[in-house]
Amino acid sequence: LDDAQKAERGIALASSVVAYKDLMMTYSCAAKIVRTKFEILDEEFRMRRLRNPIHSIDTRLKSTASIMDKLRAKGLEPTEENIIEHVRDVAGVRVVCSYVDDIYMLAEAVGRLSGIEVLETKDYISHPKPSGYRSLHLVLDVPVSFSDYEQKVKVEVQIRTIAMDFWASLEHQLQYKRGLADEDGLVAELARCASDIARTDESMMEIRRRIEAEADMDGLDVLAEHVR
Ligand code: 0O2
Repeated sequence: LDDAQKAERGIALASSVVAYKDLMMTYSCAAKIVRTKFEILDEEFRMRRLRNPIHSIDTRLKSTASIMDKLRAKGLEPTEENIIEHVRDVAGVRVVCSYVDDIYMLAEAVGRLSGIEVLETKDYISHPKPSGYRSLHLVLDVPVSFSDYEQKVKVEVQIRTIAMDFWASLEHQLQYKRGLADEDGLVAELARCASDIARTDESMMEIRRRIEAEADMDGLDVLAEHVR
């Protein structure tokens, strides 16, 4: 390469680095917006029902290596267009809830918010993965406003209970990315743990509902006393 060609390549590389950083900044802003939307829903629910449906929220940007792996697995070139079109989880928001019914309530509520469009829903709670993985995944299209333009950005939201999150975090370290052969029955054992956890989640929700129903009855008694 002569000097002029080297300079030309250098400029092309530098401008693609700037464009990539700009794209990641956009994803980071979109994740922040989605986080805030869920925080507001949590606040509203706490006021109206005296209970927080959300235990915690985490946001993350997919690493460059992971983005490249995903594009390679799909047989796609590492271009900005392909990232935007084919990698739907560059911006990720994980919402950890107390109870299973909170998950569906929040998914419905976020889908009703103006400006937000739900592009895709994957229900791994009613249809768990063979691994035992449970979670509700949404891909949202979110408008992000900057000083001189607005852009729609995709954000993947994973909504799960504390119990589902506990299992997924440990299974992620132990097995998910390793893809162990099930020689010792460990993969089956992990799936069994996931089923146990799902049963416990159901029981906890049922207990909460019964306590709430009793509290409602007490409230009605107090009201009836007042009216008398
Ligand atoms: P990481 O390291 O968590 O980021 P698509 O995104 O539609 O092209 P994909 O990737 O199969 O296809 O999407 P899917 O099935 O909705 O799952 C994506 C994410 O769900 C994964 O992200 C994990 O975070 C989580 N997940 C899915 N299956 C399992 C599982 O069996 N165990 C655990 N622990 N997590 C799971 P990444 O990018 O694969 O990994």
